[in-house]
Amino acid sequence: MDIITLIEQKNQSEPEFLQAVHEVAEHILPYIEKNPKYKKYKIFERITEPERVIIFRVPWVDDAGEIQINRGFRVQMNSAIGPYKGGLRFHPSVNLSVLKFLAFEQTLKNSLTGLPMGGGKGGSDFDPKGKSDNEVMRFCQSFMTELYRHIGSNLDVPAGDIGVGKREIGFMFGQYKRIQNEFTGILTGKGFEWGGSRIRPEATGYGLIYFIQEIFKTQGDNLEGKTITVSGSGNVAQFAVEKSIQCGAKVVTMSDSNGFIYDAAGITAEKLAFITELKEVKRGRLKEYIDQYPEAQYFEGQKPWNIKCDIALPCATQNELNGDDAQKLIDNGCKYVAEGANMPSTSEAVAIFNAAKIFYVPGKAANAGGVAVSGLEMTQNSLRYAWFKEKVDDRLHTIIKGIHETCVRYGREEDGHINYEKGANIGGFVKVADAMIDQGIV
Ligand code: NDP
Ligand code: 2IT
Repeated sequence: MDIITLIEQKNQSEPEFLQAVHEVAEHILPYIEKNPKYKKYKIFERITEPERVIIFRVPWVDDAGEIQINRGFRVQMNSAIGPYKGGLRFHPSVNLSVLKFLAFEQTLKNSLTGLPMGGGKGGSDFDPKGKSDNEVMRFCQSFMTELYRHIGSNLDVPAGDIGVGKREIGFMFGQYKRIQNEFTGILTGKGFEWGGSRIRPEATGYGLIYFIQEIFKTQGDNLEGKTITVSGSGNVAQFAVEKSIQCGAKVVTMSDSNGFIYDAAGITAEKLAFITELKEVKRGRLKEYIDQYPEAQYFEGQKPWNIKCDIALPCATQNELNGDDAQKLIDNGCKYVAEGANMPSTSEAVAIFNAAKIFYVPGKAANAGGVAVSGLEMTQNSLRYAWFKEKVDDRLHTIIKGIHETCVRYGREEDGHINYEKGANIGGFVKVADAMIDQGIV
């Protein structure tokens, strides 16, 4: 039986995981054919099987005194090049398929950064929306009361993702410290006052724009005056918009799970500050933007991909941009799509981007800035030191340049077109695969 059929049979009820595997296999399997050592050591069969999956009960008591039960997960995918590393997602859609796809992507992404980090991902089907701070704290404490025994600064270092930001990281860190009686770097994305790195909150969004700048350099162009559509309004989206504005681009959309705003005049730094306050402090909905800025429009239940732009940055969630959306973007003249989110484009959308030979950068390359600065946070924690923001930002820049170079090296096609997806898949794979061969059959 061929590898893909075998993986499909083994993971029949995991569509997102299979989608991620298919997209990687498209480039890796031909590469393996040309490099038979990877076939002999069954590297593809092994990297698609998690080293370990932990599933656990998370009971907690809500403000009304009622007992609630959620499900917690940690997928420890691959530790060939370093401790497991990857975020925690709290969202009702979380299940094993979603976390396995994220952990699989994370393994290749972390390898691309050049830092010594393996791949992992975890989370829960807990929905932080509408919960009080006390409820979120009780949930986080219960979650960590089980997770603590499976993580460690040399074993597995989680971070944030959808629904997990500084507040949740703080509650989980506090509980870990209390149980283990130890102050150590077991999570990244911590507050600056207690071991967090400067630039970590900004890193994913900034890194996304730094990557676009690297592409523009190859074209002798820059971001000045370009129109950008962004989806999402969370951590990644906010800092992608901030950096875009700093670079002189015009961002015209942002979204949440209810709809999107279109501000034809452009979202300014002041308007972005309103959104950040709305999302992070008031925990409100994006449609409130038009109460403040009535010249903008709000489209309930819609996505921003029919708005004309030069660059599209999907920064919300997986499969938020389908084939029709991809076609609309291309018809409207969009030339660059860089994924702030993980796997936001469906397989059909990716095929359309590649056929049109636009610059399409998959999440594992475009959004790697976040985990890269997480890696730098681990380094600073090991040193018991904190670098200034200029130093972290400079290293982030260097890492993104390196990822771009890797994509170009492995992604150049015969006609000279750079297939960033191919470059990222092969570039991420090689280091992990070689490390696995060195370490024997484990
Ligand atoms: P946040 O929780 O801060 O924000 C998520 C945003 O996406 C919100 O605007 C949210 O809207 C929207 N969203 C979430 N789920 C859905 C959905 N099912 N449909 C439509 N919109 C949705 O998360 P982040 O910004 O941290 O993460 C966004 C993406 O970036 C994810 O794919 C994540 O895996 C990826 N990523 C994050 C990194 C990080 O450092 N944080 C690093 C690399 C990638 P609403 O408020 O309505 O739910
Ligand atoms: O998808 C991702 O790369 C993240 N959510 C960040 C992971 C991390 O460990 O910082």
